[in-house]
This record gives sequence, structure tokens and C-alpha cells, in this order.
Amino acid sequence: MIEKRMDELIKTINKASYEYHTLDNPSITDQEYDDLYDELVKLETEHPELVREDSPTVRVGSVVIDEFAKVTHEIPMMSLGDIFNEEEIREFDNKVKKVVQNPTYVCELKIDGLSVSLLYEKGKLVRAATRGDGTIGENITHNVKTIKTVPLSLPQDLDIEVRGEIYMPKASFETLNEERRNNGEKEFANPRNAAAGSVRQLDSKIAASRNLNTFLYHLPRANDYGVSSQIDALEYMKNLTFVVNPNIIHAKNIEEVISYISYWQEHRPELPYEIDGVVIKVNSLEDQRRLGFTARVPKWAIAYKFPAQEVLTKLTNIEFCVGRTGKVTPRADLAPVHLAGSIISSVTLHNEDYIREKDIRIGDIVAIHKAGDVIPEVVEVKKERRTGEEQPFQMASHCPICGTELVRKETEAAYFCLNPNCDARKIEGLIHFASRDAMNLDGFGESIIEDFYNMGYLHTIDDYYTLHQHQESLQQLEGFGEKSIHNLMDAVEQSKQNSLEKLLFGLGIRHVGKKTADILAAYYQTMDHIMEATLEDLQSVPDIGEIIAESIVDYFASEKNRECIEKLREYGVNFQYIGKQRDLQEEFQDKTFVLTGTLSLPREEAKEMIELRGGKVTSSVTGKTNVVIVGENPGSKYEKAQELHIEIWNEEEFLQKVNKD
Ligand code: 1X8
Repeated sequence: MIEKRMDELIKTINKASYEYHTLDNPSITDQEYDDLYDELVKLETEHPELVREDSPTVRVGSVVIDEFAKVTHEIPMMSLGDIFNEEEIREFDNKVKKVVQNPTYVCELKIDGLSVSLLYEKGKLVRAATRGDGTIGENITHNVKTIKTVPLSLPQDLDIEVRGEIYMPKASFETLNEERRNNGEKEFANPRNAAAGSVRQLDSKIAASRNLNTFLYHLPRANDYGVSSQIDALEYMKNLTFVVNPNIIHAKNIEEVISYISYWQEHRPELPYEIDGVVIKVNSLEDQRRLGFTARVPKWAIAYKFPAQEVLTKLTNIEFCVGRTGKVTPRADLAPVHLAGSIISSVTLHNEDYIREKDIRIGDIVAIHKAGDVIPEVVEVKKERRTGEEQPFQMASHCPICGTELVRKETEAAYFCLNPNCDARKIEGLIHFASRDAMNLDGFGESIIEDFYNMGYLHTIDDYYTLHQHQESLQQLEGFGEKSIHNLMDAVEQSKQNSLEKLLFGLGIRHVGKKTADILAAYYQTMDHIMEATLEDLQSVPDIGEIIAESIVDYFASEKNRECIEKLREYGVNFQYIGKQRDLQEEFQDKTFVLTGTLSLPREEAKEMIELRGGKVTSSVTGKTNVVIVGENPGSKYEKAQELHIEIWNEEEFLQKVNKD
């Protein structure tokens, strides 16, 4: 009688808990739940001999163990090969296609937690274990039983093992760290460490208090359950009341895999849990079996890793850089580290106030963050790792290059070197003039410009256009030859044809960035009009405010600047606005192009080249496509083009046609 009531209570409570935690769709109120739960606790206290192994009351964490027992995974828990870019994705696809025809892929999010194996006998959870070395892990059943979404019993009396990830949601991690901070306890570095730290506790009360969660994604003996694909395995586990991540796709081809990856690379911040990549699996289990394993990892699955977004490194020094406007910016030298796909060895510290606020010192261990295209930043100083040897920051009082005393302007946090003849300012100005968005003087790197400056050939921007007079002496220089000097001179000569906005930006007028230069050039059409414009004129231009207008008027009021500009005119530099000119070419005009595979130039650039010549670029190959341009490791678009007998160019052919004129 009592036993029957307890069974009934367990069934109802488990159902309610499943609806609440796993389905996120409760069917009873919290009060109703609490009443049922209290009744069960009461009966269990009165009749301890009737307490069931799978009672929901174990989730409060009443078990304490002495040590972690070792468990053996009969089927080893695998690890995955890592890949980091599109080329490697296509390579994976090509290798798969050598063994199976027309593979389809399941794409899943790679959860940044710790792997777990759950073992059920006759539908009851009997063992949960960590991955360990893949073959031998640790028994963490007491802790895993406290996780609300882990079913203690299944809807069917199955013997089954499922595998997945234990993780801590971002919000729970933040709350936990705040609590620990307030209690003077050491904070966890990230949600993964927090989750791992929680299941590695002897006392299960700790795990119970931590709001851990799970996603299950692997069914080791799928065939035994009549399951023949990964997509069916996920569905099967979902039906057994496990949490399966909903953000999965079944991709027909590698292009769809690539789109899924770029989507989640961009949208990962919106997820309530951390992911560190995407897992790609061949869907058919029969195909998986045929592909098999290498010594270490499966050949039918791979992990695409997103670039790391945060790393720790040592701040080894703080230096001061003088920009072309004279602004002196403190910059940190770092012990070089890989971050978000590049190597970082320095990072700007902006200004004195910024450094004081964060209390950044030389010798500190700092966390550097870089998300996507964002400029790297110091996010945190690891003060707990200080040794006492760190040196407090001292702002420079004099220009590190010319020694002039620095001035802090009232309205700005920055210090300036106001010496117009400061070498650093002049060199920075020359570098800026040659840069891509300015005059685009191909080949003029920073060190060449600095060398030419130090040798006296290049002091002001107009000197670029008289460099050819020194051609013979330049060719004698170490590291230069006739050809390289010739190429530099060519770049200078070509730059004379640039549209006005490039020149205007290249002048380095304070507050005139690329966008402002574009606006001014399009509005005024010629350099002379801009030079004649009054403060009021300039301020009447859309998006041009007082500060920019003043800066422009100041610039052209200077005798020296006007002289320089007259010299540029004399040397034949174009002063007219041309804008992005279309230069129609028969092979491109009115034709539709599709790009596929990896090209050696950015896709955007290739697209612009085609559009400027009168063509159009679309994403899929159809009967309307005229030409498909094929890079390395092309995908299905290449096959489709062949099928439809569409004209195909490789990259070399494409570039030849582009450079014809
Ligand atoms: C690790 C992970 C896998 C998946 C998600 N997150 C992980 N951390 C998944 O397959 N959805 S697979 C895996 C492994 O095999 N080592």
C-alpha cells in the first residue's frame, strides 16, 4: 500500500521534473510539486527500507564517497581530430568521399564541458563515469545523480549506455563566481573548470548545489536498438527522456556544413552555454563502420574548433608609440600567444587613465581577449598571480623619439608630442600615406619607409614622387635590386591616378578617417574645392561636424601643407574624385558568376573585381549561371557546373582575364 503510493509519487515527480527541466514546459505548479516531494520525503523517512535507488530525493546529494573508483569503458570513449579552417573541412569531406558515396553529415555544437558515460541496467541508472584516458575513467555516479536532467530511470527497462557532456550554463557560472568572490574563495576560470570541479567532489551535496546540466550525443551500441544513423540515435535518446541539443542539422553536403559552422561561430555568444566548436559526423552508421578509425580517432567524425577568444600571457613591458598626430599611446609587449587565429605579441593600453583603472603593471599575468575581428584587449589582470616583482606604470613625460615634453590636452585622456618635426610623427605620416586605404603604395612597408627616411630620401609625402631621381643610389642599397626599386617606382607612378578620397585620407588630417574622406571627396569633387571651403561650408556637409571642419580648415591654413599639396599637383597626382569606376570588360559584362572552393584572394575582393567589370556574383549554380570560378577543394557546385556544362575557370584563368588590360 505504502510502497504503491511511493511508486506513484516517484512516477509523478519524475514526470514533472522532466517536463520542467528537460522540456522546459511544466504541467504542474511549484507548489504542487513541493507537496508531492514532501510527501515522498516523509514516507521515505518513516520507511527507510523502502527507499528506491532511483528516488528523486537522491538529487539533493546525500551520498559522500571515500575515493573515486576506477571504471573501465568496454567501448573506449573516443576523442576527435581537430580542424581549424575551411580547407581542412573540405579535406575531411574529400577523405570521406574516397570511402563512401554521397555522404550526409550531422552537425552538432561542441559543448565546452566534460564528457560523461551513463550506464543503465533494466532502465535504471547504475553508473556514471568520466572519460578519463578513454579506457579507464572515474565513477562519479553520486554526483551525476544530482543533475536534474539525468533520468534516474528510463521509460523502458533497457540495458543501455549513452554518452554526452556535463556543462555549467554561463549564468550559473557567473552567479557561482560572484558567490565565491564574496566568500573570499578562488573563482573558477571558466564554466568548464567549474563543471569539472563540481563532479570531482566526494560529497555530492556540492554538485547538487551547482546547477549542472547535460547534453547527450552518442549512443555506443546503436545497432542493438535498431538505430542506423546518428540523426536517429539523437531522436532515440530524446525519446528516452535524455536532453539532446536542439541545434543540430542533417547536412546534405559540405557546403551546408560550412554554413552551419559560420552561423554558430557568429551566434555563439547568444547561447546560454559555452561551445568551443562544431562536431561533424557522417550520418549513416554503416558508412561510419566502413570508414573506421585511425589509431586514435574516428575517420567518420571531426571537431571544428573555433579560434580561442581568451588566453593568459605575461605583460613584459610597456612602450610608448607616437602616432602621426603626435598622440603618444602606451602599448604593452606580451609574451607571444595564439589567440582567435593569430599570434598576439602586443596590445594597446589606450591611455594613462585606462592603465590606472585596471592597475596594469609590468610583469603582470593578464587575460587577453579577442573576439573575431575585434582588436585584442586586456580584459583582466591576474592579481592573485603577482609575485611582488611587478613594476607600477609610469606615464612618459617626454616624447620617446624627439624628447619634447608631452602635453595632456584638457579635453582628452591622451598626451601629445607637439613637435611637428618629430621623426616618429613624420615616419608615421609617411606610412599612413602609403597604406592601402590611402595611396596604396604597394611594396612600401614600414621598414622600407623608415630606411628611406633615415637616408634622407623621404621626409615629406611629396618626396615619394621624386624618389625616382634617386633610383640609382637606391638600387645600390643592401637588399634592393633594380627590379624591386623598379616595382616601388611603379607603385608610386600608379598612385597618381588614384581617386581624390585616397589622397585626402592619405594626407593624415586629424579626424579625417577613411569614411570622412569618402564623404568629402564625393561632395566637393576636387581638391581645390575642399581647400577653399570655409568652416561653415564644411559643417553644412552631411556627417561633418565642427571638430572635423575645424581640423580641415587648420590643415589647409598651414603654409607648409599648402606647399606640399602644390608639389603633388606639379608631380601629376590626380586631384579629382573618380569614385569606384566600373571598367566593363566583355568576358564579364552581363554574365552571372559563381565562386566555389578556396581562392587565394578574399571572396569579397574577387566579387568586386567581377562587379567592376560588369558581372554579377550569385551563390548557387543554376541554368542561369554563365561561369563558375573554381578554387582549391571545390564542393558540389563544381560538380553541378560540370553536369550543366557551364563554363569553368580556375583561379589562374580568372586572374589572367582580370589583368588583361
Ligand atoms: C565531444 C563533444 C561531442 C559533441 C558535443 N560536445 C562535445 N564536447 C557532440 O558530438 N555533439 S563529441 C565529443 C567527442 O567525441 N570527444
